[in-house]
Amino acid sequence: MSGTKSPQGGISRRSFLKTTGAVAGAAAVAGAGATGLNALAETHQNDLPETNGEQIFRGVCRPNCFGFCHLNVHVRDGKVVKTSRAPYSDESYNRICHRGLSHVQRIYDPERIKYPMRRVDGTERGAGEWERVSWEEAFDEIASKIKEFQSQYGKQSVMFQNVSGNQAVYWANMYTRLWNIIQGSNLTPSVDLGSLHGLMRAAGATVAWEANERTDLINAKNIVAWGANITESQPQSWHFVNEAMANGTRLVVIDPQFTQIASKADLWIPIRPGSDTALAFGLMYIFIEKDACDEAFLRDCTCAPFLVNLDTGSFLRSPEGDASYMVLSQGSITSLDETINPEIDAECEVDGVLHKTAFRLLKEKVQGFPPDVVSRLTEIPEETLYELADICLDRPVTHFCGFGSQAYTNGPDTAFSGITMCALIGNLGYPGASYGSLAPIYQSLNTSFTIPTGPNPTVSPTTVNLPEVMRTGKFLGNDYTVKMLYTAGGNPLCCGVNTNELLNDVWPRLEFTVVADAFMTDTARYADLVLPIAQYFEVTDVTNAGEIPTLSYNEKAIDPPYEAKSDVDIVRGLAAALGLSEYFQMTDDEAISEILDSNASHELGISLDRLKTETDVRYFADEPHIAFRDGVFSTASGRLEFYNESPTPLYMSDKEITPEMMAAARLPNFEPPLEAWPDSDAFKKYPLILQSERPRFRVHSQWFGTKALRELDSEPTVKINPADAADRGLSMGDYVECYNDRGHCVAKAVLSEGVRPGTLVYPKGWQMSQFKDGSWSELTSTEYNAFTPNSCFMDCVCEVRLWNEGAVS
Ligand SMILES: Nc1nc2c(c(=O)[nH]1)N[C@H]1C(S)=C(S)[C@@H](COP(=O)(O)OP(=O)(O)OC[C@H]3O[C@@H](n4cnc5c(=O)[nH]c(N)nc54)[C@H](O)[C@@H]3O)O[C@H]1N2
Ligand SMILES: Nc1nc2c(c(=O)[nH]1)N[C@H]1C(S)=C(S)[C@@H](COP(=O)(O)OP(=O)(O)OC[C@H]3O[C@@H](n4cnc5c(=O)[nH]c(N)nc54)[C@H](O)[C@@H]3O)O[C@H]1N2
Ligand code: SF4
Ligand SMILES: [Mo]
Repeated sequence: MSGTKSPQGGISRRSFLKTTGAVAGAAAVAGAGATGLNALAETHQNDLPETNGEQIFRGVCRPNCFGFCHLNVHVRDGKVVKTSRAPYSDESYNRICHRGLSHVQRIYDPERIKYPMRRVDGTERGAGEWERVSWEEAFDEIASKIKEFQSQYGKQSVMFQNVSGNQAVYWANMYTRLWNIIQGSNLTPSVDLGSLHGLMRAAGATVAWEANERTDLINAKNIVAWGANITESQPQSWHFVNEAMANGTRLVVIDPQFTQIASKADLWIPIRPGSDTALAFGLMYIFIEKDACDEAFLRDCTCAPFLVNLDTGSFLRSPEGDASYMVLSQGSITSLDETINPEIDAECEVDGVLHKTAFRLLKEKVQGFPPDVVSRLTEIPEETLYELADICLDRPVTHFCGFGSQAYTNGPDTAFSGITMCALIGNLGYPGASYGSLAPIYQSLNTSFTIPTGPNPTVSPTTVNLPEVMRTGKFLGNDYTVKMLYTAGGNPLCCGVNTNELLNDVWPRLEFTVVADAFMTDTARYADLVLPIAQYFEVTDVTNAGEIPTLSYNEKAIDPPYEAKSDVDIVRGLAAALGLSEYFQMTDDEAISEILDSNASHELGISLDRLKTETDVRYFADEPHIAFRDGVFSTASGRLEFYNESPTPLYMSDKEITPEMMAAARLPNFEPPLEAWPDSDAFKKYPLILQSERPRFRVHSQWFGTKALRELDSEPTVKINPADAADRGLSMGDYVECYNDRGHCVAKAVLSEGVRPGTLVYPKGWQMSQFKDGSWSELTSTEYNAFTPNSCFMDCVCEVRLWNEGAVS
């Protein structure tokens, strides 16, 4: 087996300890020295004399847990002493969690990076030997590398990467502005794209990841949670689910694991990993069998009546050249605009070519999924399929889709088939009736802010495609060399996939890596230059994402400690070193105002002044927001298109799309996942499916060093079904090694009946340095769906054995 050695010649844990020692320096800050909960209690005792004059600033917690809780940031003598819950305009969104409560320890964490640092010349990346440099040296070095690489290898050779560390508009748009001016590449993060693209394919998108607002959950008769561990991953939503349940709403959870939310459900349906699309097809089969389809919705709000040319796969269009869709009405072919009563289940010949309505094509495909077949694919008993179908028909139903089922190579089809299933019975577009993964992002910003010198012609790959680009030096058939990677707001060596591939194939080909972060993350450890950044409450910014459809103002509460700088000041410094200061003369307020300055914002009355006074402003006009209200969709036809004439990749990648793949993708399509399926070659060798769960005590890798949280959750664990453990002679508390061909990871075994036999579950987001050996992201793969280059975190197999410390394999 490979992957048991650290890449790049083995970096020992000890060498990391040396690193953090160097980083920590001589910190004497709030909470330092005390341990965990004691420390948190101390910082929350509020026992500093009131005479110090406490000031309270409005902060927004924004690590992309989708919560975006408003927090009071209590400041005394220029130091944050406490964070507490603050009110939203809509008080039902007032919330805080243990992470929000422990910010003080995060701000004054002794491990916080204090000044810019360069890897000592001649030492290996990751060896932990750093020298302090001044900001001027850092800016000059980055600027000279940018110039050198771009003149030698092309504009794309300097790449920027932001993942989801801080969901706010100002800092992110400032980096994008700089990178567009220099025409560098900007890596697209391959996360959460399966649900996004699956929904977009059918429903279009005005706002990414759209669904009915959470305050509408109360209107649902039934909530069906698909691959969503809401209690852990969405504290904002759980509260609304709970209220709905108290009001009589039934909760169904579809999840392979008996999760925390499954334990609260009225019905838990354990499903075989990677088979949700088959389940959606099975439900559609039963709806058709029961004659329960909503024909009016299909006829008026979907592409069901459109005639499809079976030779070309295209919709039949009006010969008038006005591109209107042709349908059958009372036996004759007519333009959709000229009839109110088109047939939805029909076929005819046009110029000798057979045409069928899109609905008939869907119906024919659904016939391949009778309950016995679906039961075999999903491992859900036939009676349960019928029970679930009845629940889905007991409308309105909110299908609360998480990100679990989309994280397989076949993941995008779960959302494409799921929303199609809802369209079949008209369960969309009204209170309580919804299907989606809600994490909307307000995108109607002023894009011209990011392109002051015109559009950036450089095309960029996605994360999962990057290793191939680096190995071949080509992207989309063209020469493509990347020499520098600048990461801000991401920790790809911890939260990415197949990190050994990254460290063996990507990092060695990068001549220069810069990481702007507050902590020595895995990615920072492997950098050549580390820049200390200011955290949330040390900057002014505006957030635009999350479950709450508002933009929120984040007031700066304190100056960045040590030599930390805000990202926007880093951008200004870099711009100066590059001779581009003329584009960065504006003040914070001027820049934020310009970013917000769009027609949509004007219509909604969104402005910086209003944000400053009201702290948050809604960006949906309706309240609660109903997605696809009245069956209106933002597709080309304005209808839900469960049939796509020419399926288009979300992002271009180097994966080939054959005509057969195109044909199959026109309608929702079930194919087993690449690895996590009994027939796969990988499965024959590694029979356990490795799944992640959202860590209650971190958001991804953030808060990894926060003492109070580490006291509650001190080391990496992996949950194993007792039967699987017994087969392998493993006991509770053993250190076990999970491994596959890509890598390995050592964690403490937790035996649990709640884990589906044949699977292992690990809370994600520990840094490499926190494992006894390996890390979870060594085991996952960069395989992806050709249409949707998403990371397939759940589509991963492995084996587990007792860890033999010291053994070299
Ligand atoms: N505390 C905390 N909260 C977070 C985060 C965090 O790191 N920590 N991360 C945030 C982010 S960025 C995201 S994207 C969200 C995601 O949060 P969720 O939407 O909850 O997604 P996951 O936790 O990835 O997976 C949810 C569930 O899917 C199940 N699952 C796995 N495979 C399948 C399958 O094939 N079918 C079905 N039906 N279920 C399956 C898993 O067992 C898991 O319980 O959480 C956000 N919230
Ligand atoms: N195994 C497995 N892995 C997964 C997933 C999974 O389900 N399973 N889920 C994936 C998903 S859905 C997501 S969204 C990704 C998230 O992946 P990442 O975004 O890479 O995860 P984070 O750990 O949040 O890393 C963000 C980093 O940004 C830094 N940061 C925070 N604020 C700022 C700032 O203002 N400026 C700068 N410069 N840096 C800042 C933080 O300190 C942190 O180190 O993880 C993915 N990884
Ligand atoms: S981590 Fe998420 S849920 Fe917790 S306080 Fe911050 S935004 Fe709210
Ligand atoms: Mo995510």
